[in-house]
Amino acid sequence: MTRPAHQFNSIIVRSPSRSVVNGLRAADRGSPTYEGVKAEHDAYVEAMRDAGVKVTVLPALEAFPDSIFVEDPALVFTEGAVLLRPGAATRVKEVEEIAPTLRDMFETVLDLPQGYADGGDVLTTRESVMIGLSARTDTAGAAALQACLEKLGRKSEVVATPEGVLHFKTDCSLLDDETILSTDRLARSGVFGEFRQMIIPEGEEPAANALRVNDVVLVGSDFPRTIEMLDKAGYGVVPLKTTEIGKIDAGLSCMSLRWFSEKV
Ligand code: CIR
Repeated sequence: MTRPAHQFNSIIVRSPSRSVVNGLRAADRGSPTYEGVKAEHDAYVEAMRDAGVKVTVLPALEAFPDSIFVEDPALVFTEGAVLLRPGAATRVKEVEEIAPTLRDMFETVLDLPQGYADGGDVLTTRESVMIGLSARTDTAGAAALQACLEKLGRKSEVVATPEGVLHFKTDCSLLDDETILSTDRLARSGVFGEFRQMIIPEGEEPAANALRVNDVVLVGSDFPRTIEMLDKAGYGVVPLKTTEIGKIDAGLSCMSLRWFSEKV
């Protein structure tokens, strides 16, 4: 495959519901406000359009507080989509909600037959798809996902997520085909092998969930040292507010499904 893994022309997002204030979180740092999440989401959609992608906006789902985080119930690639089985009980049925859209947009849509896997645990690089085991993604789900990925012609590997970290991608993101942005705790586990690694400055760990889209890197605006590091390294940084979604353990990758469609 010659296309860079960060080249996208299509994304799907879902508007936040008012129930987003009840989103899942590991530790209570206060609830986000609906208005605050909505403003962060609106700015994200605008930044995505500026980055050159076509945005499909799905309607809010009041019954599912975390459904704004469309990255978790599915995976999408140029070659097809995979409907996952989220590891949090309150999120399982988000899959049925997104399935019709994916069936409309993709010729090939596979179902994860067993186990549990969240899209937040999946990092797609040019060479392979990394699947992090976590409290949301178990070994059965990871193995089933590897079989689905093989059907789509994608190589994959199963790796570990640091203890206590929600998702694999909570702690890392792809900056380009050779470079990963990672927390020190994840990088130290050695999972990134030959990649050039840029380590998040101590105290800014949530900044690791950044998002490279075409020529820009979206980064949480609460993390000035990470922004400076990426800027000095020559990346085109677009800071975006993530303060409210951060209260429910989310970052920038969580709010979209991204792929390069040959039909656009
Ligand atoms: C959850 O716990 O499922 C949500 N509150 C946050 C999901 C974040 N998603 C992601 O990292 N892909």
